[in-house]
Amino acid sequence: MSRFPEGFLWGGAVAANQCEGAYNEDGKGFSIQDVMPNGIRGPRTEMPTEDNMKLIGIDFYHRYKEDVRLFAEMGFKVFRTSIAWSRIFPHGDEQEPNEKGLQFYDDLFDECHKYGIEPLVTISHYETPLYLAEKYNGWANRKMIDFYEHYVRTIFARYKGKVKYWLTFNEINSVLHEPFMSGGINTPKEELSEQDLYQAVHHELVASALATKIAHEMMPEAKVGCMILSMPTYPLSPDPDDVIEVMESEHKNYFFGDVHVRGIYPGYMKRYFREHDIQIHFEPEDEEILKNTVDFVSFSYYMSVCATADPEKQIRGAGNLMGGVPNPTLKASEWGWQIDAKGLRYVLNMFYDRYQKPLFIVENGLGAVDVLVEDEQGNPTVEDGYRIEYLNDHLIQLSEAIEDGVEVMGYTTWGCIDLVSASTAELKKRYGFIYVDRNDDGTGTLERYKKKSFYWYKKVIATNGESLFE
Ligand code: BGP
Repeated sequence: MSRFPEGFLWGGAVAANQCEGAYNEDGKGFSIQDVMPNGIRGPRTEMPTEDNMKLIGIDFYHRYKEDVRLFAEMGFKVFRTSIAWSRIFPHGDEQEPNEKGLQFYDDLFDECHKYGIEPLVTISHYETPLYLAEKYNGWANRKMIDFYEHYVRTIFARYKGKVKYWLTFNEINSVLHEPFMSGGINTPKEELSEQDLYQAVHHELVASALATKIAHEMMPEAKVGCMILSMPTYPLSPDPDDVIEVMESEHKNYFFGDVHVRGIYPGYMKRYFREHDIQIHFEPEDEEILKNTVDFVSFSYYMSVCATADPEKQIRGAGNLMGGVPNPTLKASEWGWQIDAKGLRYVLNMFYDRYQKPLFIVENGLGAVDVLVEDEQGNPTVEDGYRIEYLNDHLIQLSEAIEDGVEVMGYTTWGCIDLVSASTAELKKRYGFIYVDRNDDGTGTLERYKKKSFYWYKKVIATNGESLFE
């Protein structure tokens, strides 16, 4: 008997803004990413500039057929991508959608179905239309709920029957850390109070619940999930103060899952708001809307961190948008993200103990510098044993969690084809099974080459995970 359930959804994940390119084609408006040539590491620009790798991305917009064929060759059962909101509504507040934008995703989803690949679609993945950021201040403004509602009604009506799995917001908890990238909030981070941020969070939570309600009404077969940036936190020492520190820091992330799954604000958060003089403004209908809870919980997992109450030890290590105190027992990737395969088993158990909802790992992977070499036949390839080892270790821990009784729907590796990094806007931080010939100086043919991990993953899927244990 296989360790992974029958019908387990193996696949890979990307986001529109990190791979499509074609930033101004076929009526697309600018998204916030089009003015972020440095990711979150440096200043944004007034207008899109040529040094912004995302304007061309990996040209997925024009090459998706070749890419989906390669995903099919690996045996993908699911492909996670996002819809670029600014392709559908270039400014975000229009009434009429852009037909060419809608058509692109129709074609993409048809292409997936041609090979029996189920699309898993993120409705908003760090690509708020720039106009909504500049004119309305993004999710800081309650009006965003109306624009988002109109957008989701439009895409649900259009892709009903083609898309069964939906995610409302990518890494919804990241808005507290990266308000512009995650929430399209134009006000500089330093000028935002916690009051502003948690009010924006409230708007997103209401919008997410509303989208879930509408999806269930319009598409009875649809399954809607929330998507959380998971970063399990361990106490740096056994000191009870460190353990309480961990609990409080975890609460700030669990808050998002708790509202999505339970439909109410948890007591610990109400206490936090009280003690920090934060008053969340609820419209009369909000409480009812929040009761539209999700069908499953999805999350990204790259790393874990530590926390401590000791003011002398508050070192902040590198990490996926939030980071924490480095764990002295773990090694790190080239970008300083600490590698912790067992943390995946741990976080799966934590989520399942808490929610008893099916879980979906929708991002996991290793960003690394790859070197193109020639294989025995003289074809370009990458000997990415380090990536295979990372993924293999994580998948074994995933199987342990399944053994623990955790219900897992599927697993999509992040950046199944090389793409532009969200945090650093680099292409040299590669995650893919497929190498894309494009470099940060803008050179490269955009040709695709299969890495060693391509064949490894193909076998994993073909054996429903059994080859992991060879
Ligand atoms: C997550 C985002 C992705 C993705 C990934 C890897 O935070 O949801 O969009 O990019 O992290 O991060 P990076 O691209 O910064 O390496």
